[in-house]
Amino acid sequence: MAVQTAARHADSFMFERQVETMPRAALGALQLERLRQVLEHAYANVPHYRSKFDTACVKPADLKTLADIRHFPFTLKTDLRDNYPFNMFAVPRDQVVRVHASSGTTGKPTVVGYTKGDLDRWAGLMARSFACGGALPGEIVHNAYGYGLFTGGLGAHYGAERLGCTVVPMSGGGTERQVTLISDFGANVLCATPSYAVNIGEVAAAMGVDLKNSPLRLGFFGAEPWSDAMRRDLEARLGIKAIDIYGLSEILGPGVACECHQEQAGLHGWEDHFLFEVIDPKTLQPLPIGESGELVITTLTKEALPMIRYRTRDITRLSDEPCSCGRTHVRIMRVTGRDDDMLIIRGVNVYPSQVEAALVGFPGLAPHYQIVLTREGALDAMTVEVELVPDVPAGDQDRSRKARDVQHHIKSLVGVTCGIVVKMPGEVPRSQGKAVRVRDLRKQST
Ligand code: DLL
Repeated sequence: MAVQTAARHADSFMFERQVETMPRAALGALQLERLRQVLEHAYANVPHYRSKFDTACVKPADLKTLADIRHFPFTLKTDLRDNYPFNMFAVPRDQVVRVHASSGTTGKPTVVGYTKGDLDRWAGLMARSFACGGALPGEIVHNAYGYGLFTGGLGAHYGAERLGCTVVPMSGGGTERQVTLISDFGANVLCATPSYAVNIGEVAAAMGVDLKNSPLRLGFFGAEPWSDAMRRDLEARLGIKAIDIYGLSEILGPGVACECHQEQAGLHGWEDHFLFEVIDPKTLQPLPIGESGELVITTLTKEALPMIRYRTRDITRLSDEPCSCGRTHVRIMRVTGRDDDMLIIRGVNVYPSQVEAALVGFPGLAPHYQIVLTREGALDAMTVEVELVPDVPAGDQDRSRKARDVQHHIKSLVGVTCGIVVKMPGEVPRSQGKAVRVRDLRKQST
């Protein structure tokens, strides 16, 4: 009953209306005040920042306007690795009440830390993000983001609790059990990576569970790039509205930016806590609003781990077009991928998410794929492994025809010629968290 009453007010519900709809000038003044404080805090308490600022001959007091941020040095992932594990912390270790870390598959893990105040603000920002995407107090949130060192599980968990939801703390894996509990508990909101959400939907169908006609109505999907084609697939498959949510552990975790349910077009970046810039990754110069480049973020309120001009490697653009939801915070347009995910195939730049956009929704194909990279002489070659949906003709001729059709389609949409391998239903590996989209065999090829 409470949920139904709240649903009538869904369009007007905001978690922190005053700050979410703040006039731009007031928001800028707040950012400037907080930016000064965070620069002072970083310079005074983190030897790494002190020496970087000194080398660049800048002092926190040199910041007179927000645009002066361009004179301050960037922070890179390698800076966190070089200061492993705790040397980037700006508060004594005993004030750090929690750490998270990256998996560290490509070197030392990146360790991030939070004070009590940081955790409080994070839960608030996640609650704001959930409300922005249309979740309501009193709803049941099924959380299939991984719990542990990854920020997804605990980040979503405390945010949903803060909003006043009932949280089901599932973590990833055990997909049949996930389906059973979504259905038995009558979950309203699903949190998962988009690739894992597809997996859940597929397993539900195989179990004969119709989630489309269940109370499930909303999904918060992020932690990996995904396309609008995937959004359409998930919305149809699960009978939900699919909301894009963005974040990264170095800055906070999930809850840095989130789409509003009214427009689902660009993610409101929470500017009272973060300063967003987009730079040209080659010249490192800031780009005007609207131009595409690398997202750079400065935290404005983090105590344990202030990040000054953190280069995310994520490629996007900002939009300051007014939004019908009434929020004034800038929109971060869908992140197409990281600059280090970009493939160069015979001179053409390709992001895996562009291949995804071409494949998902293609007749007869399931939304599962992997890109295999090999070396042919001096050139990189790309083969895309795609999968047939069940119950379509799958003889040799059918598969070669499908391969030719998909190849043409990718060529016309993405501009590259690639090999296609058509696999049988279930043959492309399924995701339980962040999907592995690229298998790089170039070092093994001759
Ligand atoms: O993935 C935090 C998160 C958890 C975000 C749950 C959303 C939901 P990391 O493991 O540090 O943190 O990975 C961060 O993932 O730099 C992007 O490259 C990518 N990413 C995150 N959200 C999106 C998104 C979490 N909505 C890295 N679209 C980021 C595209 C995303 N890429």
